[in-house]
This record gives sequence, C-alpha cells and structure tokens, in this order.
Amino acid sequence: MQGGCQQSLVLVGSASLASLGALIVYFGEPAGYGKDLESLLPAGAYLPARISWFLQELPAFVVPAVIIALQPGSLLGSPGTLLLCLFCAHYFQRTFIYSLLTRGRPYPVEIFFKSLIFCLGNGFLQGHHLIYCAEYPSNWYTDIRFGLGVFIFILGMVINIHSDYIMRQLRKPGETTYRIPQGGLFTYVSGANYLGEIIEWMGFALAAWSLPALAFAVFSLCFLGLRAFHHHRFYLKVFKNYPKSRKALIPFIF
Ligand code: NDX
Repeated sequence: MQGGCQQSLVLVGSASLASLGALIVYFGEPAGYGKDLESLLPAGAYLPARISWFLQELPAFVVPAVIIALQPGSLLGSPGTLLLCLFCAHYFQRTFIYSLLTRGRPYPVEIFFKSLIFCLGNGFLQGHHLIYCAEYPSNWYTDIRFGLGVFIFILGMVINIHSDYIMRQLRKPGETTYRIPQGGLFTYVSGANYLGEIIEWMGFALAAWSLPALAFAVFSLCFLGLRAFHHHRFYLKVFKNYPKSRKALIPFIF
C-alpha cells in the first residue's frame, strides 16, 4: 500500500474518533453555534455568518477541485473522479450559494477555526482517497451500489437544499428571531435539513464504497443527528404550539 494511502487510513481513524467524540461531547451539550449560542453563550469574538460559512467551507471545495485538476490523465472519467465531482458539487453549493445567502447569527471564531480545519482535512481525505487509493472494477458504473448510491445522494441534496431554503425564508434580512419551520419534510421532523444531509452522505458512502466516505457519513449522522435532537428540544421548550406529531430526525419514529 502506498504511503499516502496509509495516511488516508490514519485520517479515517481520526474521523471515526471525531464521530465518537461528537457523540460523547455533544450528547449533553450542543455544538455552540446558531440556536446553541442561546444556552452556551461562549466568550470570545464572532464573525458575520456569511463570511464564516464561506471561508470555513471553501477548502472542502477547493482542495478536491485541485486534486481533480492535478490527477493523472488516465484517471479522467473514472468512478473516483465522478464521485469527487459530486462531492465538489455539494461544497460548491454550500460555499458559493448557501453561505452567501444565509441569514444566520454571528458565528464564534473558535468554532470557525475548528470547522475550517475539519473541512480542510475532510476535503483532502475524500479527494486523495478517491483519486489515488480507491480501486473500482471496470463495471462499477453499472453496479447497483453506485447507481442507488448516486440516486440517494442526489435525493438527499435536494431535501437539504429545499429545507435550508425554507429556513432562510423564516427571516427577513437582518432578523435573528426563531420561528417554527413549516412545509417540506419539516412537516414530519425538526431537523429536515440535517436529514437531507445525512441521506446525502449515506448515498455517497454507498456509491464510493470506501472507508473515508463511510467515516464522513457516520460523522454526519452522529453530529447532525444530535444537533437535530437538541433543536427539537429547543422548539418544544420555546414554542408551546409546536406540532406534537413532529419528530426530531426520522419521520414517525424519532
Ligand atoms: N459545518 C458540518 N467536533 C460544521 C460547523 C461546526 O458543514 O470540533 C460540520 C459543517 C463544526 C462541524 C462542521 C464539525 C465538527 C466541529 C463543529 C464545531 C465543533 C466541532 C468542528 C464542520 C468539533 C469534534 C470535537 C467532535 C471534532 O441564527 P442561526 O445561525 O441559528 O440561523 C439558522 C437558521 N435557522 C432559523 N431561522 C429562523 N427560524 C428558525 N427556527 C431557524 N432555525 C435555524 O437557519 C441558520 O442560518 C440556518 C440553518 O441553521 P441550522 O442550525 O438548522 O443548521 P446549521 O447547523 O447551521 O447547518 C447549516 C447547513 C445544514 O444544511 C447542515 O446540514 C449543514 O450545514 N451541515 C452543518 C454542519 C456539518 C455538516 C453539515 C456535516 O457534518 N455534513
């Protein structure tokens, strides 16, 4: 195994530890941005949400895009390249559309730096592994795992973007108040945007059939699943008229 690929596996190990860390650290206390500022009020400086989200998510787009641009010509058109293009499409949207439209509250600088490092590491891990380590059989494009995984990825992305759009419409520019989200998958769950994102990375892991993709999907499930749970609790506490049948993350179940 090449040295770079061994490093990839070390990073996968770190990502798995981060998932475990997220479960332990955030089980009782939320992550410390957005709604969670309300309960934690961390000391320190803040950045405008748009600047923070743009800069922190940018490496997750740029690093894989550079890896694609520098890859050996023989890999053009390979499943790994196509999958990495999907990854870049997600982060293009998150960096250049979501971030620049967000109406979120100021973002703690400390969380900004942690997120920046996370996005840099994850962008490198997924990019390097898909281009230089992953090996796919010649019929991977017709394999059920690839087709179904890409379909699930796109479905999740549509749910995520639509749900983020619904959230954004709850505020006028400059407002920071919280309202009850309505419509789309919010009819069933408080964390509709998170559900979409989790579905996305599960689909990606299926299509990529790789440990780094699986590690990121598990991380997203732990981090966003807990966040959905905390937000659900927040809504129930703040809004007495919050829909009783709405669940935290999984419609009709949890
Ligand atoms: N950024 C992913 N952990 C994270 C930032 C925090 O993209 O060290 C993971 C990401 C990072 C985290 C990132 C990784 C782990 C870190 C963590 C910080 C510490 C942690 C580094 C990188 C760490 C260990 C130790 C384990 C390693 O004012 P406001 O901001 O609340 O406004 C919100 C608004 N809104 C409402 N407006 C009106 N009425 C309401 N009721 C409203 N409710 C919300 O909507 C926002 O402007 C907007 C969305 O808010 P919210 O809270 O629903 O979503 P948010 O959490 O901000 O995520 C936004 C999108 C969403 O689509 C989500 O799926 C995606 O980003 N996301 C977010 C986090 C991580 C992630 C995806 C992933 O893991 N794939």
